[in-house]
Amino acid sequence: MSSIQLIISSGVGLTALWRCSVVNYPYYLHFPCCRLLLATIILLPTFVRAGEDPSAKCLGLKNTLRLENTTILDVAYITAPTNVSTAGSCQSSAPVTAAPLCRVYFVINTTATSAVHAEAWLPDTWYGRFLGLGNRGLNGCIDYNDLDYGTSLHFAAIGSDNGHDGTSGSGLPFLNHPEVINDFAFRAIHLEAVIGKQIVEAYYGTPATKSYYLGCSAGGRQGTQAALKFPEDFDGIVAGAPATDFNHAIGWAGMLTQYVGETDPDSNTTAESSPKFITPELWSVVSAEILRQCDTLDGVQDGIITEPDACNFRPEAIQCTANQTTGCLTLVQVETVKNIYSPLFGLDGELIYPRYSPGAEADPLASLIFGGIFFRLVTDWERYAVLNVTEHDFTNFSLQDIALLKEVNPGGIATFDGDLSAFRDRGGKFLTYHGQRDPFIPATNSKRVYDLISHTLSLPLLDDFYRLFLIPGMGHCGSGLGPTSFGQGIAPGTNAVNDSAHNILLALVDWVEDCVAPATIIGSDGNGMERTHCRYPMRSVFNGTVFVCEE
Ligand SMILES: *[C@@H]1O[C@H](CO)[C@@H](O)[C@H](O)[C@H]1NC(C)=O
Ligand SMILES: *[C@@H]1O[C@H](CO)[C@@H](O)[C@H](O)[C@H]1NC(C)=O
Ligand SMILES: *[C@@H]1O[C@H](CO)[C@@H](O)[C@H](O)[C@H]1NC(C)=O
Ligand SMILES: *[C@@H]1O[C@H](CO)[C@@H](O)[C@H](O)[C@H]1NC(C)=O
Ligand SMILES: *[C@@H]1O[C@H](CO)[C@@H](O)[C@H](O)[C@H]1NC(C)=O
Ligand SMILES: *[C@@H]1O[C@H](CO)[C@@H](O)[C@H](O)[C@H]1NC(C)=O
Ligand SMILES: *[C@@H]1O[C@H](CO)[C@@H](O)[C@H](O)[C@H]1NC(C)=O
Ligand SMILES: *[C@@H]1O[C@H](CO)[C@@H](O)[C@H](O)[C@H]1NC(C)=O
Ligand SMILES: [Ca+2]
Repeated sequence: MSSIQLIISSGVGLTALWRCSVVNYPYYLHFPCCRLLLATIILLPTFVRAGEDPSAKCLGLKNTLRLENTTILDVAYITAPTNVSTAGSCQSSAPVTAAPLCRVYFVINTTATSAVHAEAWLPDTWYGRFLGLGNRGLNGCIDYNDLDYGTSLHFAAIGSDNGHDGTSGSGLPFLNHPEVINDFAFRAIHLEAVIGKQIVEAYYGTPATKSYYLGCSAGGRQGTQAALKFPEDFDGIVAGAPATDFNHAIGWAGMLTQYVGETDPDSNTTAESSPKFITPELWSVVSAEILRQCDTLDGVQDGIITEPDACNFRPEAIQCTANQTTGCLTLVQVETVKNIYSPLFGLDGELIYPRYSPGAEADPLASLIFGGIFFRLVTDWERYAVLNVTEHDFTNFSLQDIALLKEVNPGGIATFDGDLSAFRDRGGKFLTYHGQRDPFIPATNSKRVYDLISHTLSLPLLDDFYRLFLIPGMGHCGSGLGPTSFGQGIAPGTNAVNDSAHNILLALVDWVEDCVAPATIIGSDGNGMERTHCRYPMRSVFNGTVFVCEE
């Protein structure tokens, strides 16, 4: 690293110090996020020490690493960008763009009846940062795309299979294996941090200066759980579209399927025969009507409903009449649609889950819930983790099922707790984002979590340690309509720009290390279009030219 860059870095540090003490005062006294100039200097790129052969050092790990309950299964030094074969059954190959790097595959025995398989990718050009990665759905898949993404930004990255292998029928390993559920619910990510940091230190000869986490969906929940349960594990967390209030999210998805007339995933009858069912053609009619009623609420007719919570969609507008009997909703179907776009209340009248986001039904993945087959995630979780059976008839899935899901709460997976004080008090920074067109988890649930934390900590705004960005048009974790890529991971969108204004992971780094919190995050669509995304509770408002954020 040249001395010129050192001076530039120090300058950034000075700016950060100034911002920290001026802008964030008076919280500065309580929650100093600046690590002063020291951090900036330490975070210059670190290489495997001069004079050492990184290849030999890497391969040596197979015999030299001694970690609690851990067996090193394979070690490889990758010299050039390439595609490598992968462990586990989820994907057959993975790109490696940040080569040269050292790849370590290992297994941690978490108990006598459970184990977590994981990989650490350790790039030669390392910026001193550790990155833990999350998972999706109920799966047991090492996220190789995110390993590649993290290392391409020069993190030492680690991803695990979350305690079991595979995507299809991914709930089955839970059956009568409470420790596998514990790995899934909280332990795998904790051990990623504990064991991963030890591997990093052993390889580079120095501990990581800062530790980060990146995940979406189930991975967003895992990141939230980490902040609640193991606040020391990560200095900064990016938790996208988190599946928080997990049992209720599962139960609500079951109810949505029930609304459209599904009886049972394994029965021979299909929902299509139910009078409640809405065909894909009819969904197009519903979507078009939702846009007709709500697209321009934000001032721009672009197919994007900036704030679905402001859309009071009335399906009666497309109810069949004596004159129109096709391409319209029957009375029963109007009820179906009204149920879907209404919040779900429980047996005692308590809110179970927010309503489906109007507009999200147009996402291709919405058919997993409305397509006529019970969402596998729902049935797998209830059968294998809650009821402990292989067979169950879901015909009369109801609020009673949801009450049971909540009561059993396998592995303490609920993740619906507003007390993030321990994470805040140790200086942790939390960034979360949610697509306003998410077909699985409504962004409204992330607002609800924000409000829960706000109430619990008696803080009107959480800006000092927790920021939620709402992404109009975005689906689940990525894609959707408009500029929805902002460095949230390679899989959802590859067009993230390498700077912290456009990249939520790099924005987190700035916040943790330089005390510069992201006021906005700019999304890109890969074709030159951008949009400034706002943090809750600010609103995204069209000013006649562009969308800006307003109180
Ligand atoms: C992990 O468990 C396996 C299977 O029970 C066992 O063979 C292995 O020795 C254990 N490894 C460690 C490091 O405890
Ligand atoms: C990896 O595989 C992808 C897909 O087959 C291909 O497009 C890419 O060029 C490969 N990369 C390298 C470095 O071989
Ligand atoms: C190692 O395994 C033992 C017994 O299962 C457990 O108590 C301990 O916490 C484990 N350590 C780690 C780092 O996982
Ligand atoms: C971003 O790109 C610049 C070169 O344009 C590079 O020096 C820097 O290391 C990159 N940042 C990251 C985090 O990869
Ligand atoms: C239905 O059609 C009849 C005959 O064409 C017409 O008189 C009536 O106004 C129509 N009703 C509506 C609600 O469009
Ligand atoms: C299923 O097993 C778990 C323990 O793994 C237990 O807590 C739960 O109550 C069981 N479910 C039922 C319906 O008995
Ligand atoms: C579902 O409810 C109906 C009506 O109450 C009842 O006839 C049927 O037996 C129930 N099915 C199951 C599997 O519980
Ligand atoms: C809208 O906001 C942009 C960006 O802040 C600004 O450049 C522009 O002047 C504003 N337009 C109006 C009409 O206020
Ligand atoms: Ca619009």
